[in-house]
Amino acid sequence: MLRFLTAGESHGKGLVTIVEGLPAGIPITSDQISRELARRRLGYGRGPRMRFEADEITLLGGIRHGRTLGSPVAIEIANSEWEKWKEEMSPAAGKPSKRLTTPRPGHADLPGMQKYGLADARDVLERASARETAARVAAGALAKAILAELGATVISHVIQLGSERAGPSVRPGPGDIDEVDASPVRCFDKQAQERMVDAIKAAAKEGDSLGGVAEVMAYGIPVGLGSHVHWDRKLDGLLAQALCSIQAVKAVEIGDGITVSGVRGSQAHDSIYFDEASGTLMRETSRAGGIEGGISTGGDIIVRAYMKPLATLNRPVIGTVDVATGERALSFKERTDVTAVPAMGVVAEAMVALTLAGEALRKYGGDSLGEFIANYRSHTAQVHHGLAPFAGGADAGDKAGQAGTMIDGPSSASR
Ligand code: EPS
Repeated sequence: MLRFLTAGESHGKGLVTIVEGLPAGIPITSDQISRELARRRLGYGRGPRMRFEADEITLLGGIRHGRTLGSPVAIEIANSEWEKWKEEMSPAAGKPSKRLTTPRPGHADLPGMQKYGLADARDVLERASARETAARVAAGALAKAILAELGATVISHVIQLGSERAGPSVRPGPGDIDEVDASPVRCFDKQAQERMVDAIKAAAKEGDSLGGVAEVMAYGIPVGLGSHVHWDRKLDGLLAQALCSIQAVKAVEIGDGITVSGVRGSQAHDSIYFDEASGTLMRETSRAGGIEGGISTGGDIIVRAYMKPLATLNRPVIGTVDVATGERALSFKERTDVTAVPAMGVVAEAMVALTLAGEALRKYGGDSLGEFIANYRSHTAQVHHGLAPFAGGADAGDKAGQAGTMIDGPSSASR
């Protein structure tokens, strides 16, 4: 079982993540993890902190000479502003310089204070902050490294920012990620990208914030991750939980789930056909997002995460109550981003990769990479073997199995 924990506050000394359940022998370097962390700092509309936050990492355990050891991997990410915050955030006994008592509507401030019996909103917001997602992205880099061993890639792009949308047929393929990251808003549609930047500028001018939608694709995911047999093993359910756990994400769509809810059944599903060239069963479309009955079909996994506009505004105008006096007030002002949708896409990739790698490890098992891959090949061979009558006899199925041929989904350049 793959699991990970994160700890640390936004302005504390640093963040830490422990990833447990990785087989031994997965190639990984600190550069790979740092590259993912740098991608999360991208995006027009981030606050000043993203310009100086370096996400400096220390690998504390679980990796030796560029490979996992099978032991828990621990990664520390330092916060560059710690010097400035070390009194306010000190773990030593003491008091804050001032208490934040006008909770921001839409943030975790008030329910967190009420739940934990805290009188200072900072005691809640420091952990609720999306700074924590840096630790998730570090863990996600390890998950991506496992998936890469299966020939699978997870990428994302922004398809909506505020009310500006990318064209419906513009979807990057596995080789397009650098082009997506080169966009100021991580949008693959050049025309939409300009409108998105303008929308961010307009919101920034008024001290406001914007939400949006990031789409995540996982290419090359084999048949058979997740299961139909229990509610808590369904792959779509697991992905929805993983994505909804990202700060400010309020909705998740699997494939064309929202659109198909309004059309007839005859137009809502993906026809199955036998592809002679690859010798596999494929789907003509990707409406189901590569998941049927809670099980991956071998097609492209497509999911979307919907982010609300950030609850912290540079010009607070939403009414609240000062919990120290009971008087009406405006929420406190805290340094913030105008939008974090481009970064959320990178975090969503990490959460999707962690979910898929976790399910791949559950399916194939193995304490070493070699064992994991052998089990994966064996299952792939079985799936091919079942197709042997179509592929020209049992021998053809066996050959495909021996070669460990991957079952790819329909290629995904367009929606
Ligand atoms: C955040 C507020 C801002 C963001 C932060 C999330 O932090 P600060 O108040 O220190 O400027 O920069 O995001 C990150 C630090 C990050 O690494 O993503 C918030 O309130 O959630």
